[in-house]
Amino acid sequence: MLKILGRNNSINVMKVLWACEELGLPFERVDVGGAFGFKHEPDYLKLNPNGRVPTLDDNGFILYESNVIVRYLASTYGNGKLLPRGRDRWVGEQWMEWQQTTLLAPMSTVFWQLVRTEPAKRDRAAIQAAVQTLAGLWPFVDARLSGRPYRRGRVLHGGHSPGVHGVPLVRAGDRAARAEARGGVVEAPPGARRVPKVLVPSDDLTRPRPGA
Ligand SMILES: N[C@@H](CCC(=O)N[C@@H](CS)C(=O)NCC(=O)O)C(=O)O
Repeated sequence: MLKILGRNNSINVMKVLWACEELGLPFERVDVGGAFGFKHEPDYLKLNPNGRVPTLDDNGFILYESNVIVRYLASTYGNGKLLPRGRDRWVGEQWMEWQQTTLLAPMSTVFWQLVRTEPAKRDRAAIQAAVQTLAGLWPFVDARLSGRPYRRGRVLHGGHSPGVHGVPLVRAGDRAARAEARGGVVEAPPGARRVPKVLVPSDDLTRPRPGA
């Protein structure tokens, strides 16, 4: 069985869990990273020397980098699901890369500041700068999704990472986060809603929760 190593309140882990759900793949998951640390999985750093999550163990085949894991799962087990043919595929790849290389940094700032940092310790200037950057970026996603049936699932290949990235904020229950990251919240398509157990409950993202 597939084994996914990584705490379930990491967006990069969620992305992989979500892909498994979409593909109907059974998996087991082990809490590693974040507040769980790596000590209780002493071999983890041998598998992934970056000390980052997630890592996939597919019967001894070890892979890290969440986007690559998603691609691997889709291309190995998807029978065409999540991996469109021809140019559509490359447009999907483009959005995945864009999320990692362009969107991730300002989104992480907003997420960490508004969701994981208590109000008194927040860096308002950093939040403002990130929100300003994001205000210029999220309209690209809006334009791409506008008029497309992404709620029926197509967003997962056409730009699933922005969708996943929106999930922690949508579910954060933090009005400020939602308001300030407005435009950063892409409504989660049905695939994400089907995995409530692997996503962190909306009321508290500050503490890791053991078990999936
Ligand atoms: N490019 C990597 C980034 C992985 C990453 O930075 N993961 C974060 C969680 S989202 C992490 O491992 N943080 C340290 C920790 O959880 O201990 C990927 O996409 O898998």
